[in-house]
Amino acid sequence: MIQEEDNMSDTAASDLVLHHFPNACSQTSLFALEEAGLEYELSLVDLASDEQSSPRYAAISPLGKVPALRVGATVLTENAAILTYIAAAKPKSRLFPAPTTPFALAERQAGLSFCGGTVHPIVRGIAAPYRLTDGETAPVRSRAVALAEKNFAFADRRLAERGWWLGEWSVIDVYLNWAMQTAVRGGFDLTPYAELARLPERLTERPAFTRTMRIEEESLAALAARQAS
Ligand SMILES: N[C@@H](CCC(=O)N[C@@H](CS)C(=O)NCC(=O)O)C(=O)O
Repeated sequence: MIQEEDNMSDTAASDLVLHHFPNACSQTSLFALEEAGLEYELSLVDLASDEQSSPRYAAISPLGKVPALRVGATVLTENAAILTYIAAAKPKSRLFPAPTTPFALAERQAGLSFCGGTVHPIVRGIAAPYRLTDGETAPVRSRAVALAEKNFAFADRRLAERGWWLGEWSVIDVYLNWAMQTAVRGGFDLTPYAELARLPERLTERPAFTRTMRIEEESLAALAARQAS
């Protein structure tokens, strides 16, 4: 049974450090921290300069990925785990609808798996196909676009039927938005997906989402300044 009180028994809130890169999937974990109102520090990992492959960062995240959330003396990786942790640490934040049944809990997990396990690799094939092949990138990208069309059509129908992924707002909608925006940055045509196209504007109704976008813009500016110096 999840408690209503904060449940930060693992650590003091001030011991949270999120390793992130603007516009990477760490955006979802950053949003969750903001929405939950937890105290945390941010640490930029410059993926554009391959900083994730440095020995310093390997000591934090052995696979060289963001997000990584330091929780006291330990580190959590994988958005699905980080979001689950934040929701459990701050139940009042309602990152997910209050779980009432085993099925509702499993549906939450299904949404996280859909975004992280199914859609994320597909949008990577669109935005960064060179990460997936030593050969020609065009066939990889074109296959990823075909898969994205199928998966985004499914997501669009679900939003049309239910309003939000789980029927009421949850952090899964923010995760889905990140995946969709990544595909769009990679040139994916969103015109046929009216519900997905509306998602960014709908999400701006949440102050934490607007704050997240601003924080990421500031991070981009900090990276540009770092590179210029
Ligand atoms: N399954 C992981 C995926 C993490 C991931 O692939 N992060 C990307 C950014 S979106 C990354 O760090 N890429 C750097 C690299 O692979 O070198 C999760 O959901 O957190």
